[in-house]
Order: sequence, then C-alpha cells, then structure tokens
Amino acid sequence: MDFPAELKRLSSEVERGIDLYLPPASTPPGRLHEAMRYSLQAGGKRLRPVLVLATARLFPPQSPSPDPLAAAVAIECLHTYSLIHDDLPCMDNDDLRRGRPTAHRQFDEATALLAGDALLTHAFALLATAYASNPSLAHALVSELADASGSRRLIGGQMADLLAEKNERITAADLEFIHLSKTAAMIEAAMVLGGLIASADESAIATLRRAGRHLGLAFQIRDDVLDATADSATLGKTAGKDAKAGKTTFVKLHGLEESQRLARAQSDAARDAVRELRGDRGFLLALIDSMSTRAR
Ligand code: GRG
Repeated sequence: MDFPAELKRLSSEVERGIDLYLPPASTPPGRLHEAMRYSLQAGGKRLRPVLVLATARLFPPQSPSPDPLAAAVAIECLHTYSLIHDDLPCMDNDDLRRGRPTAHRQFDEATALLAGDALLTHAFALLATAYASNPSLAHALVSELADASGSRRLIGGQMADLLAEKNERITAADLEFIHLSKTAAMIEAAMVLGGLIASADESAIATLRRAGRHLGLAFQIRDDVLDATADSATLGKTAGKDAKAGKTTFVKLHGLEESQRLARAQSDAARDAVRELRGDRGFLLALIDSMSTRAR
C-alpha cells in the first residue's frame, strides 16, 4: 500500500464532501456561509474525517452500504467549530489557525461565534438527513457525536482546561482527563462513527473506542511536544502558547524526553488495538505511525 497516495486520495474525498455538504457561500446570509467555508476549507490535516472513511472500510461491505462521507464531513464541521471558538478572545485569543488569520480576525468576533455555532448545528443536521433512510444508524451516529462533543467530554474538557490554567497543582490524572475529553473523545468518535456505518459488532466497536482513545492521547502528547519545539510557520498556528499561558502540558509535567516516550507508548497501544480487528488494517496502522512523527 502506498500510504502517502492513499492519504491524499482520502483527503481529496473529504475536500469533495465538504464542498458538497456545506451550503454554498452565496446562501443568505452570505457573510455567515463564507465564514463557515473560510474556516473549514482552510486545510487542516483532516485526521478525524479520514479516520471515519478508513475505519468504515475495514469491515465487509453491507448491502446497501451507507456512504461514510457525510459522517466524515459532520465530524470535521464539529472539530472546526471547536477550533473557531477556541481561538476567540474569550478563550485562547489566537490570531493564526491552519496557516491563516483566525475566523474572528478575518471577519469579526460575532461572525466567528455564529459560524462556529452554525458548523456545530450543521454537523447534526447532516447526520440526521444523510442517514435518514436508516433511522437506527442515524440515531446511533447522532448519539455518538453528541456524547463525544457534549458537556462531559469535548466541552467539559475545554472547561476543565480553562479552570486548570495557571493552577500549579494539576496532576497527571487531571491532565489525562482534560486530554481524553478535549482531544481523544473526537478521535475515538471518528473511529466509532466509521464502525457504526459499517455495522461493526459491539466487540469491534469497543476495540475501535480503545484504539481511538490511545491514538487521541498520542496525538495530544505529540501536540504538546510540537507546541514546545516547533515554529508557528510550520504549525500553521501560534507555537509556544501553552508555556506562555502557564498551561500544564505533558511537556511541563513530564519533560520532553518522557513525553516522547509516553506518546510512543500510546501509539503502540493504538496499533495493538487496531491489530485485534479483522480486515485490511495497513492504512490505519500507517496513519497511526504518521501521526506519531508528524511535524504539524
Ligand atoms: C467547545 C470551545 C470549545 C472548545 C473545544 C477542541 C477544543 C476544545 C479546542 C481546540 C484547541 C485544541 C488545542 C484542542 C486540542 C485538540 C487539538 C490538538 C486540536 C487541533 O487538531 P488538529 O491538529 O487540527 O487535527 P487541524 O487544523 O489539522 O484540523
């Protein structure tokens, strides 16, 4: 398998889906739809939607086989909303995202807030409409994404992260809760959405959850390492902002070397979980590898 070529193919499929499933920029009010597309079409690694597509095809095709593309776009809409809101002045107050001015810098704060709200809502509308012919699947997908992005996980993780800022007594367990909620929940959900679309059984779904959780933690530890070691131009977002904000990160808590060891251990655990699944796991295993060595 040619991993870079396959990643490019799946990423192009995601770009096509984004253009297909998002209202055109000319839809009134044009400024809002332009802002939604501005943030979503700025690039990004597309990890979560690629995971949906790659996980769905691990399992034998059903008849009829639901197309995972709408679910892939839905999770990217949700992820992008969280980035737009995270960059707002009341949160991280950041100027750079995906190599471009953040949404509130390019437009204004109210437009950015509304574009984030609209992407969040659109994610669920997309799942409800694209899978309407299979109501139990639509229900399972909506429940999964709602659970991963709600007050106990994504939003809860963001709240815990804000509360933890400048708190010098954050423990490794506190930090793990924040990152399991903020980062790993969405990566886990991406793999589970792919499994649900492919009618994976309960045991395979549990394995996908475990793989996603480990991959999510590996991804976040790598993110902390990059924040401490890479530059803003490479990252496409402001580097060094965790230390500046006084945030407790894996690097602050464990040091660089130990953080790199922890990231490797989480990647290994993700790979072990994926190897428990049947089907052609080559692409997913290579994707886990590429995430552990990524430069942005
Ligand atoms: C609900 C307001 C609100 C926030 C949710 C996800 C989140 C909390 C904030 C985003 C900022 C952040 C540092 C999150 C941790 C997860 C993470 C590393 C996100 C960036 O994901 P990438 O690197 O981004 O996949 P691209 O741009 O490549 O899609």
